[in-house]
Formats: sequence, C-alpha cells, structure tokens
Amino acid sequence: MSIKKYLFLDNNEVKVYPTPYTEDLCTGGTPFATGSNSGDVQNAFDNDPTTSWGYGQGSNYYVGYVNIGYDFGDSNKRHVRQIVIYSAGASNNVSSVIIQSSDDNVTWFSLKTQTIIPDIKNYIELPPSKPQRYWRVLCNSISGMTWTGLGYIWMVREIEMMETAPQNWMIVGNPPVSKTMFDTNGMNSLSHLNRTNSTITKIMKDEGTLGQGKIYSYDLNISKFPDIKNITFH
Ligand SMILES: [Ca+2]
Ligand SMILES: [Ca+2]
Repeated sequence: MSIKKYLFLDNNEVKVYPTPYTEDLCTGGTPFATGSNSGDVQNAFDNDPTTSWGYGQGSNYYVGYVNIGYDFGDSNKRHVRQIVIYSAGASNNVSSVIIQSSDDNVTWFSLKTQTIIPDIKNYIELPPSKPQRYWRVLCNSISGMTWTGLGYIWMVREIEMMETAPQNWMIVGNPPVSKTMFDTNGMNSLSHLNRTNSTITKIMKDEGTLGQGKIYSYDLNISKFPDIKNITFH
C-alpha cells in the first residue's frame, strides 16, 4: 500500500493547506454513555473498529434516552463541527440521532438531527455553536430488529469529533524537505483545494507563417499536476 503525502514549496517556505476539519479530538478526556452491557464505552474511542460499546434497553426507554459522548474537561472545551459515527451492523437499531452539547451535563443543546446507517462511517456536519465541555450522540429513533429478551441494542464501533481547521496556507518548515516533514505535516489529499476551475493560459509556440495545416504546439508536464482529471483546450 502506498501513502501519498503532499507538501508545497513556496520560495523558501514549505507549506500545507489543512483539510476543513481537525484530527479526532477525543483523546485525553473521558468517554461517557448511558450504560454498557455489551462492551465498555472506551471501546468507541479506542481507534479500533473491531471493538465496540453496546447498550441494550427496553424500547420504551430508548428514544431520547440512550446516548454516548465525550467529556473534554472543564479547561478543554471544544467547538465540535463534525462528528463521525461508525455503528456495528446487525444489532444496530438506531436509525437517527441528535447531536447535543452541554457545559454542565444537565442542560443539553440540540444541534443537529441526522439519519445514520450501520456499518459505515456516518459524517455529521454541525452548525456553528460554541465551545462546550460535553458532546453527545442521543438516540432519536429506532427501527429494524429487536434484541431478543431485552428490547433494542445500539453498538458503536467508533465515534470521532472534530473542530474546523484554519483555512489558509500554513508554513511547516524550510528546505531541505525531510521525510519527517512529509510524515508529520504532509497533506493526505488535495481534494479540498479549490482547483476545479483553474485556467492555465499558455502562449502556443510560433512555428512560422500561418498557413494550411499549421500546427501550434505546447508541452504540458502532467507529472506536476498529480490530481488533474481532464484537460480542455479552447
Ligand atoms: Ca479516536
Ligand atoms: Ca472501537
């Protein structure tokens, strides 16, 4: 497997343009959940998709009750703008969730309601709100199979929470460019750069007097544009 990483050289500065969201912020804080009777809540924050948190409950108490979230700590409030939920498949009966935040673990603000699908990563974009200590995913509706003997069960493999990242070029160092620079700061993707409407104007080479069958030529080194999908000539 090859991993592409990109850095940009701008005169004597090595630069990157961050993706719109930060890395997962759920480290150093405290995961919490309604309860657990099929895997500890830590399992939803251990970066391992094979481990999960699960909680079963009678259906009457499930909607608006069962939740899982993260306490970032009083001195580390976060303004979360994207949450990724990766639920387990067969036993997952939660079909939509409400994302909420709180500063006191008592009064909760609802920020977004969204349908979720099991066994894939669900990306939930959140509107601007404010830094808060507690962020949680609350069950909003259930569907499908029941868990025999108890009611419903929701199993979550992983939850990630992100803030937005500053959207401008950032200097990460100076030449010479090292492997460490690529490993630490290299961009995994260029897809968030707005390059879709770029126009490159080049003067064609003049090869003499205009006439029938005249050919103008220009050499384009495509290796310098790794993400080019197509080229249009006018
Ligand atoms: Ca994580
Ligand atoms: Ca896990």
